[in-house]
Amino acid sequence: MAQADEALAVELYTQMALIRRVEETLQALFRQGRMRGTTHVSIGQEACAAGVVGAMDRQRDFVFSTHRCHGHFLAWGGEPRALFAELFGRQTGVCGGLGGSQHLCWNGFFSNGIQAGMAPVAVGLALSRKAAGEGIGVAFLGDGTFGEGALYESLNLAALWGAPLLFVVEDNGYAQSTPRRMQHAGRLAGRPPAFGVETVVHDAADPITIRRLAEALTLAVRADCRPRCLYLHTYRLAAHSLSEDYRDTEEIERWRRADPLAAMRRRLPDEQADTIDREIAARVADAVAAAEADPPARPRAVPLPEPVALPSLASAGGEPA
Ligand SMILES: Cc1ncc(C[n+]2csc(CCOP(=O)(O)OP(=O)(O)O)c2C)c(N)n1
Repeated sequence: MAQADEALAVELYTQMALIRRVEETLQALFRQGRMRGTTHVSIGQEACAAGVVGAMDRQRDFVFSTHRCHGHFLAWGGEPRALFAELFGRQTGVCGGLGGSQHLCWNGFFSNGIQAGMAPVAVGLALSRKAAGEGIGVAFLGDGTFGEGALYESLNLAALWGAPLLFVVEDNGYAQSTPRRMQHAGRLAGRPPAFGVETVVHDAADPITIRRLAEALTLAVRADCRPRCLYLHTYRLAAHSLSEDYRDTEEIERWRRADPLAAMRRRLPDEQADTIDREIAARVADAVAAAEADPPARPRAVPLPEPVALPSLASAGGEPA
Protein backbone atom coordinates (compact mmCIF):
# COMPACT_ATOMS: atom_id res chain seq x y z
CA MET A 1 0.00 0.00 0.00
CA ALA A 2 1.23 3.53 -0.75
CA GLN A 3 1.92 5.62 2.36
CA ALA A 4 -1.13 7.87 1.87
CA ASP A 5 -3.39 4.83 1.44
CA GLU A 6 -1.90 3.24 4.54
CA ALA A 7 -2.64 6.34 6.61
CA LEU A 8 -6.17 6.47 5.21
CA ALA A 9 -6.70 2.76 5.95
CA VAL A 10 -5.67 3.34 9.58
CA GLU A 11 -7.92 6.40 9.85
CA LEU A 12 -10.91 4.57 8.40
CA TYR A 13 -10.42 1.37 10.38
CA THR A 14 -10.08 3.40 13.60
CA GLN A 15 -13.24 5.33 12.80
CA MET A 16 -15.25 2.23 11.94
CA ALA A 17 -13.98 0.24 14.92
CA LEU A 18 -14.90 3.11 17.26
CA ILE A 19 -18.43 3.25 15.86
CA ARG A 20 -18.80 -0.54 16.18
CA ARG A 21 -17.50 -0.57 19.76
CA VAL A 22 -19.71 2.32 20.84
CA GLU A 23 -22.83 0.78 19.32
CA GLU A 24 -22.18 -2.73 20.65
CA THR A 25 -21.71 -1.12 24.05
CA LEU A 26 -25.01 0.74 23.66
CA GLN A 27 -26.78 -2.54 22.87
CA ALA A 28 -25.31 -4.08 26.02
CA LEU A 29 -26.29 -1.08 28.16
CA PHE A 30 -29.91 -1.31 26.98
CA ARG A 31 -29.96 -5.09 27.54
CA GLN A 32 -28.67 -4.56 31.07
CA GLY A 33 -31.41 -2.00 31.72
CA ARG A 34 -28.87 0.78 32.32
CA MET A 35 -30.36 2.78 29.42
CA ARG A 36 -34.04 3.10 28.65
CA GLY A 37 -36.17 3.62 25.56
CA THR A 38 -34.73 2.37 22.29
CA THR A 39 -31.92 2.96 19.83
CA HIS A 40 -31.03 2.21 16.21
CA VAL A 41 -27.49 1.02 15.59
CA SER A 42 -25.62 1.10 12.29
CA ILE A 43 -23.56 -2.06 12.85
CA GLY A 44 -22.44 -3.23 9.40
CA GLN A 45 -22.93 0.19 7.80
CA GLU A 46 -19.92 1.94 9.38
CA ALA A 47 -18.06 2.28 6.06
CA CYS A 48 -20.71 4.78 4.89
CA ALA A 49 -20.24 7.09 7.86
CA ALA A 50 -16.45 6.87 7.93
CA GLY A 51 -16.12 7.17 4.15
CA VAL A 52 -18.50 10.08 3.60
CA VAL A 53 -18.19 12.26 6.69
CA GLY A 54 -14.40 12.40 6.48
CA ALA A 55 -14.74 14.04 3.06
CA MET A 56 -16.49 17.03 4.63
CA ASP A 57 -14.89 20.16 6.08
CA ARG A 58 -15.75 20.25 9.78
CA GLN A 59 -15.03 23.99 9.97
CA ARG A 60 -17.67 25.12 7.51
CA ASP A 61 -19.84 22.21 6.33
CA PHE A 62 -22.80 20.56 8.03
CA VAL A 63 -24.30 17.07 8.34
CA PHE A 64 -27.94 16.06 8.57
CA SER A 65 -28.59 12.57 9.85
CA THR A 66 -31.44 10.23 10.69
CA HIS A 67 -32.67 7.97 13.48
CA ARG A 68 -29.56 5.82 12.75
CA CYS A 69 -27.17 8.62 13.56
CA HIS A 70 -24.46 7.54 16.04
CA GLY A 71 -21.90 6.58 13.39
CA HIS A 72 -22.34 9.85 11.50
CA PHE A 73 -22.00 11.79 14.76
CA LEU A 74 -18.80 9.99 15.81
CA ALA A 75 -17.30 10.33 12.32
CA TRP A 76 -18.02 14.08 12.49
CA GLY A 77 -15.86 14.20 15.60
CA GLY A 78 -18.51 13.86 18.29
CA GLU A 79 -17.21 12.58 21.61
CA PRO A 80 -18.28 9.09 22.74
CA ARG A 81 -18.67 10.40 26.28
CA ALA A 82 -21.17 13.07 25.18
CA LEU A 83 -23.08 10.44 23.17
CA PHE A 84 -23.25 7.99 26.08
CA ALA A 85 -24.26 10.81 28.42
CA GLU A 86 -27.05 11.80 26.02
CA LEU A 87 -28.45 8.27 26.01
CA PHE A 88 -28.07 7.96 29.79
CA GLY A 89 -30.10 11.21 30.05
CA ARG A 90 -27.30 13.23 31.63
CA GLN A 91 -26.66 16.98 31.64
CA THR A 92 -23.31 16.43 29.93
CA GLY A 93 -24.99 14.78 26.94
CA VAL A 94 -24.81 16.19 23.42
CA CYS A 95 -28.17 17.92 23.99
CA GLY A 96 -28.13 18.05 27.76
CA GLY A 97 -29.62 14.55 27.94
CA LEU A 98 -32.94 15.74 26.52
CA GLY A 99 -32.60 14.62 22.89
CA GLY A 100 -31.80 10.94 23.30
CA SER A 101 -30.46 8.57 20.68
CA GLN A 102 -32.12 10.11 17.63
CA HIS A 103 -31.86 13.83 18.31
CA LEU A 104 -28.29 15.02 18.34
CA CYS A 105 -27.49 18.61 17.58
CA TRP A 106 -23.89 19.73 17.83
CA ASN A 107 -21.42 21.84 15.91
CA GLY A 108 -23.04 21.63 12.48
CA PHE A 109 -24.46 18.16 13.08
CA PHE A 110 -28.21 17.63 13.22
CA SER A 111 -30.16 14.39 13.48
CA ASN A 112 -33.86 13.73 13.71
CA GLY A 113 -36.02 10.62 13.95
CA ILE A 114 -38.75 11.76 11.55
CA GLN A 115 -38.08 10.11 8.20
CA ALA A 116 -37.23 12.79 5.62
CA GLY A 117 -38.07 15.39 8.26
CA MET A 118 -34.63 16.90 7.90
CA ALA A 119 -34.45 16.80 4.09
CA PRO A 120 -36.25 20.14 3.55
CA VAL A 121 -34.29 21.69 6.43
CA ALA A 122 -31.03 20.49 4.87
CA VAL A 123 -31.98 22.09 1.56
CA GLY A 124 -32.83 25.34 3.35
CA LEU A 125 -29.56 25.43 5.27
CA ALA A 126 -27.60 24.59 2.12
CA LEU A 127 -29.24 27.51 0.32
CA SER A 128 -28.53 29.89 3.19
CA ARG A 129 -24.87 28.78 3.26
CA LYS A 130 -24.69 29.33 -0.47
CA ALA A 131 -26.04 32.85 0.00
CA ALA A 132 -23.43 33.43 2.70
CA GLY A 133 -20.77 32.09 0.32
CA GLU A 134 -19.50 29.17 2.35
CA GLY A 135 -20.01 25.54 3.23
CA ILE A 136 -21.93 22.65 1.81
CA GLY A 137 -23.99 19.94 3.47
CA VAL A 138 -24.58 16.24 3.46
CA ALA A 139 -28.00 14.69 4.15
CA PHE A 140 -28.12 10.98 4.99
CA LEU A 141 -31.25 8.98 4.10
CA GLY A 142 -32.44 5.39 4.22
CA ASP A 143 -34.10 3.55 1.32
CA GLY A 144 -37.38 3.39 3.25
CA THR A 145 -37.42 7.19 3.32
CA PHE A 146 -38.15 7.22 -0.41
CA GLY A 147 -41.72 6.58 0.77
CA GLU A 148 -41.89 10.17 2.11
CA GLY A 149 -43.19 12.98 -0.10
CA ALA A 150 -41.02 15.57 1.66
CA LEU A 151 -37.96 13.89 0.14
CA TYR A 152 -39.22 14.50 -3.41
CA GLU A 153 -40.02 18.14 -2.66
CA SER A 154 -36.50 18.46 -1.26
CA LEU A 155 -34.83 16.87 -4.29
CA ASN A 156 -36.92 19.10 -6.54
CA LEU A 157 -36.08 22.37 -4.79
CA ALA A 158 -32.44 21.40 -4.26
CA ALA A 159 -32.07 20.89 -8.01
CA LEU A 160 -34.28 23.81 -9.04
CA TRP A 161 -32.66 26.39 -6.76
CA GLY A 162 -29.16 24.92 -6.78
CA ALA A 163 -28.60 23.81 -3.18
CA PRO A 164 -25.01 22.75 -2.41
CA LEU A 165 -26.00 19.46 -0.81
CA LEU A 166 -24.85 15.86 -1.11
CA PHE A 167 -27.69 13.40 -0.52
CA VAL A 168 -26.28 10.09 0.73
CA VAL A 169 -28.60 7.10 0.60
CA GLU A 170 -27.68 4.18 2.82
CA ASP A 171 -29.78 1.51 1.17
CA ASN A 172 -29.70 -1.44 3.57
CA GLY A 173 -32.59 -3.16 1.78
CA TYR A 174 -35.13 -2.76 4.59
CA ALA A 175 -37.37 -0.19 6.24
CA GLN A 176 -37.77 -1.60 9.73
CA SER A 177 -39.10 -5.09 8.77
CA THR A 178 -40.29 -4.32 5.22
CA PRO A 179 -37.97 -5.39 2.39
CA ARG A 180 -37.39 -2.69 -0.20
CA ARG A 181 -39.01 -4.75 -2.99
CA MET A 182 -42.32 -4.83 -1.05
CA GLN A 183 -42.34 -1.06 -0.49
CA HIS A 184 -41.09 0.61 -3.66
CA ALA A 185 -41.77 0.11 -7.33
CA GLY A 186 -38.90 0.57 -9.75
CA ARG A 187 -35.32 1.48 -9.04
CA LEU A 188 -34.79 3.94 -6.19
CA ALA A 189 -31.41 5.12 -7.50
CA GLY A 190 -33.21 6.30 -10.63
CA ARG A 191 -35.30 8.79 -8.68
CA PRO A 192 -32.77 11.56 -7.81
CA PRO A 193 -31.63 11.74 -11.47
CA ALA A 194 -35.28 12.25 -12.46
CA PHE A 195 -34.96 15.61 -10.67
CA GLY A 196 -31.66 16.35 -12.41
CA VAL A 197 -29.58 15.28 -9.38
CA GLU A 198 -26.47 13.50 -10.66
CA THR A 199 -26.20 10.19 -8.80
CA VAL A 200 -23.36 7.74 -8.28
CA VAL A 201 -24.32 4.22 -7.21
CA HIS A 202 -21.87 1.92 -5.42
CA ASP A 203 -21.71 -0.85 -2.85
CA ALA A 204 -20.52 0.05 0.63
CA ALA A 205 -17.98 -2.71 1.15
CA ASP A 206 -14.87 -0.55 1.04
CA PRO A 207 -14.62 2.74 2.97
CA ILE A 208 -11.61 3.88 0.92
CA THR A 209 -13.68 3.72 -2.28
CA ILE A 210 -16.53 5.54 -0.53
CA ARG A 211 -14.11 8.26 0.64
CA ARG A 212 -12.82 8.77 -2.92
CA LEU A 213 -16.36 8.94 -4.32
CA ALA A 214 -17.48 11.36 -1.60
CA GLU A 215 -14.43 13.56 -2.20
CA ALA A 216 -15.15 13.75 -5.92
CA LEU A 217 -18.83 14.48 -5.35
CA THR A 218 -18.29 17.14 -2.67
CA LEU A 219 -15.71 18.80 -4.91
CA ALA A 220 -18.33 18.97 -7.67
CA VAL A 221 -20.99 20.30 -5.26
CA ARG A 222 -18.58 23.02 -4.05
CA ALA A 223 -17.66 23.94 -7.61
CA ASP A 224 -21.13 24.54 -9.05
CA CYS A 225 -23.40 24.65 -5.97
CA ARG A 226 -25.64 21.95 -7.37
CA PRO A 227 -26.82 18.89 -5.43
CA ARG A 228 -25.44 15.40 -6.00
CA CYS A 229 -26.40 11.99 -4.66
CA LEU A 230 -24.23 9.10 -3.51
CA TYR A 231 -26.37 5.97 -3.44
CA LEU A 232 -24.73 3.22 -1.35
CA HIS A 233 -25.87 -0.40 -1.14
CA THR A 234 -25.14 -1.57 2.39
CA TYR A 235 -26.54 -3.94 5.03
CA ARG A 236 -27.21 -3.64 8.73
CA LEU A 237 -25.98 -6.61 10.72
CA ALA A 238 -28.17 -5.84 13.74
CA ALA A 239 -31.94 -5.60 14.11
CA HIS A 240 -33.77 -2.40 13.14
CA SER A 241 -33.82 -1.26 16.78
CA LEU A 242 -33.81 -3.27 19.98
CA SER A 243 -36.78 -5.34 18.91
CA GLU A 244 -36.79 -8.70 17.13
CA ASP A 245 -35.04 -9.17 13.80
CA TYR A 246 -37.48 -10.55 11.24
CA ARG A 247 -34.96 -11.07 8.46
CA ASP A 248 -33.76 -14.39 7.14
CA THR A 249 -30.94 -15.66 9.37
CA GLU A 250 -29.03 -17.14 6.42
CA GLU A 251 -29.12 -13.79 4.67
CA ILE A 252 -27.74 -12.08 7.79
CA GLU A 253 -25.01 -14.71 8.09
CA ARG A 254 -23.99 -14.21 4.46
CA TRP A 255 -23.57 -10.48 5.04
CA ARG A 256 -21.78 -11.07 8.34
CA ARG A 257 -19.12 -13.05 6.50
CA ALA A 258 -18.58 -10.00 4.29
CA ASP A 259 -18.47 -7.56 7.23
CA PRO A 260 -16.66 -4.41 5.92
CA LEU A 261 -15.10 -3.77 9.34
CA ALA A 262 -13.46 -7.22 9.40
CA ALA A 263 -12.32 -6.74 5.80
CA MET A 264 -10.76 -3.39 6.69
CA ARG A 265 -9.03 -4.93 9.69
CA ARG A 266 -7.39 -7.55 7.46
CA ARG A 267 -5.73 -4.73 5.52
CA LEU A 268 -3.74 -3.67 8.59
CA PRO A 269 -0.91 -5.58 10.26
CA ASP A 270 -2.43 -7.66 13.11
CA GLU A 271 -0.39 -5.95 15.77
CA GLN A 272 -1.46 -2.48 14.65
CA ALA A 273 -5.13 -3.49 14.53
CA ASP A 274 -4.86 -5.06 18.00
CA THR A 275 -3.41 -1.84 19.41
CA ILE A 276 -6.17 0.25 17.83
CA ASP A 277 -8.82 -2.13 19.22
CA ARG A 278 -7.30 -2.02 22.71
CA GLU A 279 -7.17 1.80 22.72
CA ILE A 280 -10.76 2.06 21.52
CA ALA A 281 -11.99 -0.44 24.13
CA ALA A 282 -10.33 1.59 26.90
CA ARG A 283 -11.64 4.89 25.52
CA VAL A 284 -15.19 3.56 25.31
CA ALA A 285 -15.08 1.99 28.78
CA ASP A 286 -13.84 5.30 30.26
CA ALA A 287 -16.54 7.23 28.38
CA VAL A 288 -19.30 4.96 29.72
CA ALA A 289 -18.04 5.16 33.31
CA ALA A 290 -17.76 8.96 33.19
CA ALA A 291 -21.11 9.48 31.45
CA GLU A 292 -23.03 7.18 33.78
CA ALA A 293 -21.70 9.05 36.80
CA ASP A 294 -22.71 12.46 35.42
CA PRO A 295 -25.67 14.38 36.89
CA PRO A 296 -29.15 13.75 35.43
CA ALA A 297 -30.66 15.99 32.78
CA ARG A 298 -32.68 18.98 33.91
CA PRO A 299 -35.92 19.12 31.94
CA ARG A 300 -36.81 22.75 31.28
CA ALA A 301 -40.20 24.28 30.71
CA VAL A 302 -40.24 25.96 27.29
CA PRO A 303 -42.88 28.67 27.09
CA LEU A 304 -45.32 28.03 24.26
CA PRO A 305 -46.28 30.91 21.96
CA GLU A 306 -49.67 32.51 22.55
CA PRO A 307 -52.36 30.54 20.68
CA VAL A 308 -53.55 32.27 17.54
CA ALA A 309 -57.27 33.04 17.61
CA LEU A 310 -58.94 31.30 14.66
CA PRO A 311 -62.38 32.32 13.39
CA SER A 312 -65.02 29.78 14.32
CA LEU A 313 -66.36 27.60 11.50
CA ALA A 314 -69.74 29.31 11.80
CA SER A 315 -68.37 32.84 11.45
CA ALA A 316 -66.03 31.70 8.67
CA GLY A 317 -69.01 30.57 6.62
CA GLY A 318 -69.61 26.92 7.53
CA GLU A 319 -67.75 23.77 6.58
CA PRO A 320 -64.20 24.06 5.35
CA ALA A 321 -63.67 23.33 1.66
C1 LIG B 1 -42.41 9.87 9.07
C2 LIG B 1 -42.03 8.61 9.80
N1 LIG B 1 -42.77 7.49 9.63
C3 LIG B 1 -42.45 6.36 10.30
C4 LIG B 1 -41.38 6.34 11.17
C5 LIG B 1 -41.03 5.05 11.94
N2 LIG B 1 -39.77 4.51 11.42
C6 LIG B 1 -38.61 4.75 12.02
S1 LIG B 1 -37.33 4.15 11.16
C7 LIG B 1 -38.31 3.50 9.99
C8 LIG B 1 -37.74 2.77 8.81
C9 LIG B 1 -36.74 3.63 8.10
O1 LIG B 1 -36.19 2.94 7.02
P1 LIG B 1 -35.01 3.55 6.20
O2 LIG B 1 -35.30 4.95 5.79
O3 LIG B 1 -34.71 2.59 5.11
O4 LIG B 1 -33.81 3.62 7.23
P2 LIG B 1 -33.13 2.43 8.03
O5 LIG B 1 -33.95 2.22 9.27
O6 LIG B 1 -33.13 1.24 7.14
O7 LIG B 1 -31.78 2.92 8.35
C10 LIG B 1 -39.65 3.77 10.27
C11 LIG B 1 -40.78 3.32 9.43
C12 LIG B 1 -40.64 7.53 11.33
N3 LIG B 1 -39.60 7.61 12.13
N4 LIG B 1 -40.97 8.65 10.62
